[in-house]
Amino acid sequence: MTPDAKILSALRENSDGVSGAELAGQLRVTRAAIWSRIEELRALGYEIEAGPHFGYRLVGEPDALHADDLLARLGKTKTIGRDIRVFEQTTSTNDVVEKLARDGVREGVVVFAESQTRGRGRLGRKWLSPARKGLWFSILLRPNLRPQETTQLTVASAVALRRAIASETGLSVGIKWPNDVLVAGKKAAGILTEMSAELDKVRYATLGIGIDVNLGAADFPSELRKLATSLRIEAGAPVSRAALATAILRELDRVYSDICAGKFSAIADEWEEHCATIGNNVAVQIGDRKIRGRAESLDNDGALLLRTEHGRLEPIFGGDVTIER
Ligand code: BT5
Repeated sequence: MTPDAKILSALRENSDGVSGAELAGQLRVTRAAIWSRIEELRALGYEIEAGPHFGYRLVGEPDALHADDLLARLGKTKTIGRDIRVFEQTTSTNDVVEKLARDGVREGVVVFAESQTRGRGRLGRKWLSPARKGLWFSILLRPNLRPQETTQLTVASAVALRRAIASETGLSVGIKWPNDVLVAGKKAAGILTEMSAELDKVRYATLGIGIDVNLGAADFPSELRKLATSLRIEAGAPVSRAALATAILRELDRVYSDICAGKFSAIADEWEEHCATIGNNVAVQIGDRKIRGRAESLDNDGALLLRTEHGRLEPIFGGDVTIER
């Protein structure tokens, strides 16, 4: 943990205040050094009171993402989030992570951007990413998976997002195969898994996640308003992005270690339980091909098993699903 992260953790643990001497002891630095770190944190928007009786006290936090703060909130994880970087603006956080991957950075690094100028969805579609309104981030993974098994990562991420969003907001959250998280039947988050692979082995995967946290209705262009929503709109109150980000990274770390331990089937069961797709008649558009059938379950790779009109069971690895009623 960095010094700032340690100071923020200590301040959060001691809401009545913690003395400069105590902080200096914990961090093994001088009280003057603590004072200068506190000044830096104040400049970032942390409201820290100082007084002779209580020492330092955290009374307000900025609505900005700060890597040290996220690290402090997250604590120790196995893989995901042991390194966190926050950019004010990027083209796409997936681009940043891809560059880190090519530079040989180890897996688990998470890159957030307050806004993206070229946020993307699948097939080059645009992803709306207004400043400070959402969580736009990507994670570098180096899983020991075959290329066709990377759908497992998308499925597991949807499960992790569902768990964390439900527990942080109390909202009822659904999943639509393969990469949508739904609230009140509308899209509130999307996942974009990209990879670099050899024939039978994944070199690295970039897991990109976009969550509409505090967007208001006016932040969505009219064509998206019918399809998309934000957690704030549905919960009726703003949601702390830092708290939500931490809860998500913790759940992602859990499901990722399950996948690495070969325990995908338990995740698939949880996914099916919350999935709006399974059990319905659906149409899947794959390029210019459309397949209709009944979505029956997930297979071991995370593919959707579709019982087609001809009675065959067909595994679907990608595409756009619409539920037909
Ligand atoms: C996705 O694609 O749902 C994947 C979205 C992944 C975004 C993250 S943000 C961090 C990382 N960096 C990136 O550049 N991307 C990832 P897809 O299933 O293709 O859905 C795209 C469609 O969703 C668009 O064509 C719009 O209709 C709709 N859409 C665009 N922006 C949206 C938003 N903010 N919220 C809800 N729907 C949106």
